[in-house]
Amino acid sequence: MQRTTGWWTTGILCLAMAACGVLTASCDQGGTDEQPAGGKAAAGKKVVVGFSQIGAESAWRTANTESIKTEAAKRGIDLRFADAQQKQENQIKALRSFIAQGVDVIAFSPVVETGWEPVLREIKKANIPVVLSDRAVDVTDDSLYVTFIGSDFVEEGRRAANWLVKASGGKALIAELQGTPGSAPAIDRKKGFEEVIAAHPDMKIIKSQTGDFTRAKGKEVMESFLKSPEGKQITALFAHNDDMALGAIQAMEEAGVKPGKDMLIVSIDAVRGAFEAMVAGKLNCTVECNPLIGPQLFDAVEALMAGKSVAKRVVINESVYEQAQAAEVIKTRKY
Ligand code: GYE
Repeated sequence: MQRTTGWWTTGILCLAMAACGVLTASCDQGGTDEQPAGGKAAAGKKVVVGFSQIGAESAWRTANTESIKTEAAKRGIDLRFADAQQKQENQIKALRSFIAQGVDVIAFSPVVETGWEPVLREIKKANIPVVLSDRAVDVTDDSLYVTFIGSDFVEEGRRAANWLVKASGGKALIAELQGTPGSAPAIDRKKGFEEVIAAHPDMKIIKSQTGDFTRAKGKEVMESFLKSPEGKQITALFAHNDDMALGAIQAMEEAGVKPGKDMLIVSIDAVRGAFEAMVAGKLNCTVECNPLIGPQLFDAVEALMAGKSVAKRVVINESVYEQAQAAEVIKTRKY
């Protein structure tokens, strides 16, 4: 899908043309308050990008941050990076500070889906294009951002469930460790997973709680699941990310439950730690979610600065990995 047209497109075009020193009369004609100031990234000057990252809650996030910083450095982009420590209010503050700094492009990975409209409108008023990285926002007006680059989280949830259907023969009492409440990956992965198991009457989620995408919380919540009256009935674990699964594995071992044997475990991300756990026979499957999106992010930024249109949605291609492949794949794993 292509971006919608209108002042926003014109604004970006003008911005880019100004950057090349070719701001034309036609661009100037609409020169009301709604038009970009132009000249922000004048020829020879570095492109300035403000990036608000969620935090450092998981191995996925660390790899994502690394990818963004490395790619910016490689392309000579002036990256203003802010870590929000998993708080939306910190992200909103960072976005406002990017407006004040007059950056050329704002990119961010929204911790939750809702509550962004006011700040996005402020950014639009300042004529700064917005690139959503990794997670989506829930807004009624989709002209508030230019493009969303990230995975199909619903499909990841479906893939995890499809694997479990196959591995369990369609019979499982499942514990679920959810990601951050209100975040796109937690909402969508749950949705995709439930959609698939709904067709299997002998598959049921009997425990479900958030572990906030962290290893420590995953461990803590799994401990409470195991101690609960239903604890002994659980036959499978679906964790919305690998870090929580790795924490849960520790909790199982401490409780005398054999992870990957007494309980089937499927999680999402496919980070190195998940491959190590698969090699050790403790995790059964991981669904890939690729964090190395720096190159695609800055491709979009550079296209915008050159006045080119960018796709409204860029989906990342991903795979599913089982125990049998782990020893081979781990050799080439980059994160
Ligand atoms: O799966 C999880 C991280 O938004 C896709 O966030 C990302 C998720 C990822 O904390 O590990």
